[in-house]
Amino acid sequence: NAMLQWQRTGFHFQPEMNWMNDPNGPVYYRGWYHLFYQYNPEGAVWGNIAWGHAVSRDLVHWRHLPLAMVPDQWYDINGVWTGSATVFPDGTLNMLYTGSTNASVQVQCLAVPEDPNDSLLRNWTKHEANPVLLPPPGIGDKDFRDPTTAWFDESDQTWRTVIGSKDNNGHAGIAMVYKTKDFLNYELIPGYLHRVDGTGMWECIDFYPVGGKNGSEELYVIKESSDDDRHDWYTLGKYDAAANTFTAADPENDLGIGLRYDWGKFYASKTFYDPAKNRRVLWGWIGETDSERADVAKGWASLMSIPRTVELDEKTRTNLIQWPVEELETLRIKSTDLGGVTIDHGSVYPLPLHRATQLDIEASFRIDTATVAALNEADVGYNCSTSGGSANRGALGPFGLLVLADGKAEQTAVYFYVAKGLDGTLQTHFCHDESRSTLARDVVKRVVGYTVPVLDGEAFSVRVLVDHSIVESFAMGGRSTATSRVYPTEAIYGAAGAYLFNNATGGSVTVEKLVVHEMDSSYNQIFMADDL
Ligand code: DQQ
Repeated sequence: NAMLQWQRTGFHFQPEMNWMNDPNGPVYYRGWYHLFYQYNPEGAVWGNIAWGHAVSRDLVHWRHLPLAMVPDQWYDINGVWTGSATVFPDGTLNMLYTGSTNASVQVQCLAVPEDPNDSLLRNWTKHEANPVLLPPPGIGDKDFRDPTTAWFDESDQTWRTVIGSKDNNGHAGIAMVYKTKDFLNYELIPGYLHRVDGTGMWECIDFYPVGGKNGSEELYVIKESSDDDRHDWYTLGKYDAAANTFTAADPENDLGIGLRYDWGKFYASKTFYDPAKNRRVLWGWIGETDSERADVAKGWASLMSIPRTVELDEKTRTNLIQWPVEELETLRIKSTDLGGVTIDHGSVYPLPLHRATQLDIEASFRIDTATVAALNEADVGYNCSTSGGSANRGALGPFGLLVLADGKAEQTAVYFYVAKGLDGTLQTHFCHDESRSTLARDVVKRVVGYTVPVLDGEAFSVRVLVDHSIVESFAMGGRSTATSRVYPTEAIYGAAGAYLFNNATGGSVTVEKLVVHEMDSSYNQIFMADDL
């Protein structure tokens, strides 16, 4: 359907057509970044799940390769589901993935590259010993999936991998750890690495260390994708390898409670360690929020997030920092500096841009201190999702940007709202308001977001990536992120614009920094042998 093709993105990863979901086995191998992903070769809805495959030199320009694995064995005939790569000290690697069997039992399977000398890792051999791991006693046949990247435990010279499940007793999400020497024989370590009552099935667990630089103490991140609420929750804490336990540093922020990778549409994410740049990179599946009918009409569904570096926020040590990989900046083609303006309360200011469907916006704002000082009344109970979005005026917000906006009917608001607590302290909320993002009716439109830490002296800063049908924002240097899929019908092509706005009733907002970069397309390509 050509009419819907404007929704395709310019610099986000997506297959040529059909359905995509979770990122699988991301890894750097012999000069190439590999991205595998859940894929339906036959249509724009979930089903027939195989592993799609693409490679890149820079995490920005991708080449699509033939399917890496398809459901062709009794143990994965109902789907080659999510899995992870493990790289060994000698540079070789394997994949451990979940197969859904002919009886829809979830089992773990091993696959290895057919030719380790093929840096493109085009062909995969499913091990003859598959399935290598079955659901243990007490675990449901359909509640045992998504093994993590394994790590080596020096104490007993074994590899460890985590598999997510649920315990019906308490409706608890659980993380089970297995040890193995050869990836063929596994031993369940008694007890759980982690468990939280009431959180349901944990899909796509991720587990990795952060921090530990310049003498700071290392912490561990555990992330689960909650099948109940379809969000990626994480928490920071301590890992005791000998006891096989993870303990959240702040129980108030344990899984499913306080910290999410992203407050919008973002699920089933996975990180990998990038040895080429000594960083950890995160990929997330960005689903659609329009109807299945619309997806079938356009012939494709879902995107991958921009790959994001993940690290511990050393300033707070209570949250992660996510940021688009630096390579994305190579797509900036035209940069306009619009900083220094002041936006009066109750005003909207159009940005003089040539083209506004592919943007990378860097902005920071300050509220004048007199306004803050003059504010006597407390403003408690603000909540992005339920407080009326960008239309609801408070003393110190909302203010920020309107993108994919036509100045009339359609806009997506990216904004801060600062609320004064009963004790006089300020609390900052960072939100996306999708409620006016499209005139189309069969679309889920929400206001998403949450509070974000703002330390003394810091400006309110945000980086916004706009790419046709996605708005992906990183607030306060990446302490909080929000991703929205939006489907404007009018604010498309040349009719799409961007605006600054300040809908507060209080004082003015100074735009300390505003640099808008128009973004080139990354032109995902079909791989040709002579590109090698
Ligand atoms: N997607 C896969 C499962 C995983 C789920 C199936 C998460 O392995 O639990 O497509 O989106």
